[in-house]
Amino acid sequence: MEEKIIAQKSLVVIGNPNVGKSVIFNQLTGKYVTVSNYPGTTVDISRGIGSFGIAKEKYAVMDSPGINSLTPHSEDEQVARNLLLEEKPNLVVQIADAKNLRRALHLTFELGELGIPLILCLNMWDEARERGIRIDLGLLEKLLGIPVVATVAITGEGIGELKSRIPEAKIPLKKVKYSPEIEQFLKRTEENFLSEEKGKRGISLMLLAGDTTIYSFLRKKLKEEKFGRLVSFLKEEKDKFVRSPRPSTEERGSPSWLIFDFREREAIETIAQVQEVVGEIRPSLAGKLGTWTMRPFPGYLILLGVLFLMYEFIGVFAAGKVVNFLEENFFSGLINPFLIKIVELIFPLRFVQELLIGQYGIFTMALTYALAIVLPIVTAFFLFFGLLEDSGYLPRLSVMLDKAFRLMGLNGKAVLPMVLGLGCDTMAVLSARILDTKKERLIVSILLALAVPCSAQLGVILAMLAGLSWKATIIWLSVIIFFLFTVGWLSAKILPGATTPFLVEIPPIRRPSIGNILKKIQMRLVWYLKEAVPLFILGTFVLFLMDKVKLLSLIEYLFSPVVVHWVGLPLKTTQAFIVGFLRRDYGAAGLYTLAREGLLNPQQIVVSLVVITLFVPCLAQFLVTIRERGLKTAVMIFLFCIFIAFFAGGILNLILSWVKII
Ligand SMILES: Nc1nc2c(ncn2[C@@H]2O[C@H](COP(=O)(O)OP(=O)(O)OP(=O)(O)O)[C@@H](O)[C@H]2O)c(=O)[nH]1
Ligand SMILES: [Mg+2]
Repeated sequence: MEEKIIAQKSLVVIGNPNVGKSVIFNQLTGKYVTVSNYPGTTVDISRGIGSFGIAKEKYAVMDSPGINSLTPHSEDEQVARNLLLEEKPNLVVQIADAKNLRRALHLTFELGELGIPLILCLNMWDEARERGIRIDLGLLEKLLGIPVVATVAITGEGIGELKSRIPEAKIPLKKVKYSPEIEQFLKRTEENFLSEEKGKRGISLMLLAGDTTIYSFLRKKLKEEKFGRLVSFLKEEKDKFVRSPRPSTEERGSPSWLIFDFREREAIETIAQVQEVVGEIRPSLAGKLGTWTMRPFPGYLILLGVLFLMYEFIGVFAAGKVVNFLEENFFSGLINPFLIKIVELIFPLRFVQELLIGQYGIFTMALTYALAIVLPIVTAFFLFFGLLEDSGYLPRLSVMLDKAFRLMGLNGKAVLPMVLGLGCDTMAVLSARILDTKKERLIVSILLALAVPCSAQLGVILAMLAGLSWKATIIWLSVIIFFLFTVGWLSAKILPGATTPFLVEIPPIRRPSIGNILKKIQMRLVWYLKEAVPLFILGTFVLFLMDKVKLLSLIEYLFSPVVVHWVGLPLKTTQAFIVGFLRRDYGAAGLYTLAREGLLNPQQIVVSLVVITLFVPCLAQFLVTIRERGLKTAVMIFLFCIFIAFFAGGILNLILSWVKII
């Protein structure tokens, strides 16, 4: 909002998924928003400010999630479309992948139909050049009637020209001509219902395509009576178009298919005039590697290799060696004794001393956990994850795991939010927006809360498992995967709603940019410190108070039938579960210290790790789940996780006590 007051004008960066919108947003505003090599990185609006043109006029600039059409199929697409309708920007900068002009032109036509001034930016010009794609920019500019510039966002090539030409944005001259039947419908809708609306042709087309997500916008715009008439008019008109006995929007001959077909023809005709492909294209090494990662052989081997590297780098190196070094030499050996001395000197009051340096002390517990144990682990994870994100491996993983995900009523597209959950479950709940149906989004939200440990928690868990045997790791992993699939499979059976076919854009394998990865690590670490440290302090403080008023031992006593008798863990682990409500990693770090103090035997370690993994989502994830899925669903998920966690822990405890394999 603040930007709006400063800047008179506004522009939105719009385009297909993964074409470089966020890199360009960063270039236009000097801000940093996340850039990764997979479609669906951006799922919300980001705002910044930039000055463009000779006059250096100030604009509020908005980055948006990728869209394939203004008739949205998923929630993130809806976010972008609604931004156009509701914020009415002065102009749009459409970012296109120069390698796929056809797909971009569909969107250009749609934006034109909404009557929005436009400038078209053909990005990834370097990759188009390499593939021998030549586009006559001048001619395209003339045919469309809007400025067209070519850019390579990652090197900055062409960005200067884009900035200087932004004020020249125009409503495209090129209009798609539809069949007389459709044109007739448009005319009647525009004249009877939308005469005062901006972009009425575009809105009418959305209505004809059967887009009901636009109703809430129209309801606000039209009087109730008029809106009611519009809905019944649409019903009558659509019956005229759909002649099939089983009407479906995707069917041939349906209005949305017809509209698509007319745009497609126009796009192909335009491309035939402006584009040629020269020379023969030899498959590059990156191209071959990209294909290998998607074939069962050697795809699964590559996947195993990636997992092994992750285990070695995060579990053994970061969580084992680095944490040990920091904990023993730095915190226990140097910083904590120093702090203890200082506190004892400055604060003679025993209460304050205990609060800061006692068993549940802010320095000795909260900060040691957050900085000595979790921080090195998440840093390593963010580095590893950044490399995966930017190489383009993640969408390929979606292809590999598509079949397995189908068992859970999901498709390969859901691999992305689930894998992102290994980074941060809270962010991953947001990225469930890229999924097409409510049912899929709900299943993913349940599974993220239940069975996907976040980077911080995973790191601590890996560290503890690495200290045991490989058998322990396999048992833990098998139990988690078993529950992931069983719960997923049951949810798919029980929950109502539809699932969708798998369509995902596979970007080329790209060499990760170190600069981008460092920026992402920095941004994520700042975010971690801002979010985690206060919660670690809060959690410690709660434990401290509960201990003081003897509530802690009461709770431990009350839960002992479950924790001690059923799951077979020492009483003290209850504390780890209590702080686990605030943050997943805090809970795990609690177990980590108990294990290091020798209070847990190997069987108890494995059982407690299963429980803490399946245990509740952290506070932040819970809050985001409320926002995205509603309070009732979030609470149900929460209770469900507690139940499953202790259920699984108890059963595993019984089995392990019986077979005694660890
Ligand atoms: N070779 C090349 N790569 C680019 C160019 N522009 C962006 N990229 C890469 O393309 C990938 C996607 O960039 P983003 O800016 O995240 O794309 P986006 O359009 O915001 O993607 P979503 O938010 O997922 O829709 C990243 O790996 C970028 O480094 C370019 O001009 N040339
Ligand atoms: Mg983006």
